[in-house]
Amino acid sequence: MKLKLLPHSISLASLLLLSACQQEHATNTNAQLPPITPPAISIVPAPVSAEMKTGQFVFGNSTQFTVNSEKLRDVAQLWADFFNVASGINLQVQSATGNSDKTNTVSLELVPASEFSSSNAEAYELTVTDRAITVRASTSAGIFYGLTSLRQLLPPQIESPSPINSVNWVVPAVAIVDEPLYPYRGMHLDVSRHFFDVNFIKRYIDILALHKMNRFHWHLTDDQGWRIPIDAYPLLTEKSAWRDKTVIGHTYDRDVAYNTNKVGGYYSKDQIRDIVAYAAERKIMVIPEIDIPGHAAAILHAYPEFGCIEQDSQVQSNFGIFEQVLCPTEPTFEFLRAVFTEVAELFPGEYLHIGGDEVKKVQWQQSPFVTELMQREGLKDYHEVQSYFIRRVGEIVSSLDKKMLGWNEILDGGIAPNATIMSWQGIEGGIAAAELGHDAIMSPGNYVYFDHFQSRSVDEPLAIHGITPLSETYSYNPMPEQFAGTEKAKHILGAQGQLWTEYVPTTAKAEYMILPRLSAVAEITWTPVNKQSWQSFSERLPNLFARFDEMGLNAARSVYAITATAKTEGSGEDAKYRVNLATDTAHVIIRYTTDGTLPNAQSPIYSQPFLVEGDTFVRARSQDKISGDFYLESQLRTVKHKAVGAQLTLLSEANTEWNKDPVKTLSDGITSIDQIFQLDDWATFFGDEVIANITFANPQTVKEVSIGFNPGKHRQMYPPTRLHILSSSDGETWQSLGEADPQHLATAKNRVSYTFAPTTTRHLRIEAENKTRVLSTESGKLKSVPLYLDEIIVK
Ligand code: TNX
Repeated sequence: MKLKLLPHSISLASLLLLSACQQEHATNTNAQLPPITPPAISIVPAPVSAEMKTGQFVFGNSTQFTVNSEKLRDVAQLWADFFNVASGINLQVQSATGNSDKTNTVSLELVPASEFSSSNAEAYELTVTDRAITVRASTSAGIFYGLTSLRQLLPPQIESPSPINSVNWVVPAVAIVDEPLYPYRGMHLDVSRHFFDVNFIKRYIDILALHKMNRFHWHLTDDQGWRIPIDAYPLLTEKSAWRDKTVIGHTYDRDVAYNTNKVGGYYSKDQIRDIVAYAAERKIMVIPEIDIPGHAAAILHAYPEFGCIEQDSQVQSNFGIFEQVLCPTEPTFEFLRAVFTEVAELFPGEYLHIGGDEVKKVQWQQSPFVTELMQREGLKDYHEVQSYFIRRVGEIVSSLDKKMLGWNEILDGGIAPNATIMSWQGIEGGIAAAELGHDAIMSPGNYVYFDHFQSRSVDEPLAIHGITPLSETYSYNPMPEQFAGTEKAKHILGAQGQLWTEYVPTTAKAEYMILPRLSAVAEITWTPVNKQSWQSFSERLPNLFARFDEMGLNAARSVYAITATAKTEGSGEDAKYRVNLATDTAHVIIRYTTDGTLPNAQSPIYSQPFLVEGDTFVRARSQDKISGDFYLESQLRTVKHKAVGAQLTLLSEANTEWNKDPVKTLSDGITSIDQIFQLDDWATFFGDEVIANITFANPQTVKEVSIGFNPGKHRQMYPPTRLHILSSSDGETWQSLGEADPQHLATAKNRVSYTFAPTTTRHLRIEAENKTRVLSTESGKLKSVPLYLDEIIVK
């Protein structure tokens, strides 16, 4: 559905009137909503400076389009072609003559670097008056970015793929002076876990270009498929570009299921050249990644001889980290030389990305060859074997006149000379690299991994794990604090967003996951830090959404989702819950219900925290103040029970790295909803048994205990294998009240329970055993799984 920016079509007052329906807790239905004023100019990333002037430039059939240098003809033609589609206006690119009449003219002017206002090669100036538009820069890249700003000053309908007659193609008068903060403004795409065709890759590049991003990191190989033809090793694509089946849902689901569609594909060398050229026209360098020596299952399926042990390696149908690894033998390095030589021929950019991430060392440990290599080369441990491997690959890359780029693990055991680091496990790898005088690109998972959920809405589609809302991506500053203003700062080249595609099988989902988080990466890598502002960015979002809609892109509206939290007040069955509903932007109002129905235009408007009792189901949706559209839904459930806020003592160690307050999770009267966003929503135990003691302030008559364990979605959430309940009058000697039926445990979904004869007691003990063992799809061996627990309900 298209978001139409029609501020007058539905009046705000009428929306508010509709809400006059009175529910008891409907707090302030006449809420004074902060007015929203759409910003006069809405460019993302925000320019360094933009000064509004009076007047506007009107495009028409007589508009002139000139270049002062033949070097600008391509970039001008590209823009004229783009502009023509929706506007129907055919701009003719002409050479500027000294005496051209500047009336209704767009002129592109290449200026000698020495005479230009900025020494940044990507800088530009854009001046719009009612008579003329002038774009000046010292490079064609600068001109391209100036034209991209001009594109964003036009009405969003300019992005339409078909002619639009109802719009005036006007641009407000403005003077913009602009240049990027960082030279590396990147986006990554994994085409191994799921394959995306040439059309989509071009669309992806279009999205980058709209945001003035200049690096496309193309993750071409992984365990689940090899996507680039290598003439010297044809089996890489012949055998390993497809897999026979793919896991359905999450790879860590409790009952793993597969679809048996053949999934895969690869790009021909001509297609790759076409894409590289397409990107270059848009000032984007394509960086290919060939991921070695781990993530090598597809390579070893085609050429098992490059492994350390004999094995029948398949193109993986699951996701995760596998044991297949290339062996550091001379034939392997010859193979890699051949591969990287062919790759280097296709990609004119300065970098080759060699992966280097998540290398399991098991197969090296099993290899007599590696033992001998370690002795010969004096390698102390397997990190040093990895470092040796990467150094050898680094020599190959250097001999091809390229720079080696690798994930931060290539720091382990010693960094290879000249390597540039991509810091994904936090920012430490980037800091360490810069300290050593190496360049780094910041891509920390917490901020810029777009395979994470974007909100806590129940409407979010499956994601790998974790929540990275737009506001969090926007809050990221790629420059580590200690480097700001120092010599080391120049080693931080910029930042990059990643789209890993384990759970991204379609282009629509890919668009959903990157948009608009990609827009935030564009802004934090382009706009000066003191000009970055979440409020300003969020006010520019509607215009950006309108553009995405015109382009037919499926951008997520998760930024409008609600975060629902509650504070428990009091204890036991009388406990009350103060519910707080929040959004990250002022663009929406929040409507909610407490009777289980989906909030609609008649539901109360939230204005401040409100109290509910136990056994309440709160549902909330945000509503667009301008369009009236409803966005994603968030939920919160409270439970009336006797142990809310009772003293709960854990006798088994919980993982407090993921969940800081497991006791609260188990006893706050608030249950996790039927979807897992991140592991810290649960109290997590790694051991074989969990024991919890509950002490009531006064003796209670109890007859049922239940534990939440599993929302049935993903992440190997198994019920306890045994549930034993005991009582005590002194908290020291315990009497068994009995245990749950094993059949019930084996088949239970979400909760396991045990009911017993009513017993009056001050103390309860819950013993939950965790002896589940599952076959690891990664190692093929049995492994234990953590017990993830939620609320212990006592009735
Ligand atoms: C880790 S990030 C990986 C990828 C996965 C990703 C999922 C990195 C260098 N390796 O293989 O797809 O996590 O988030």
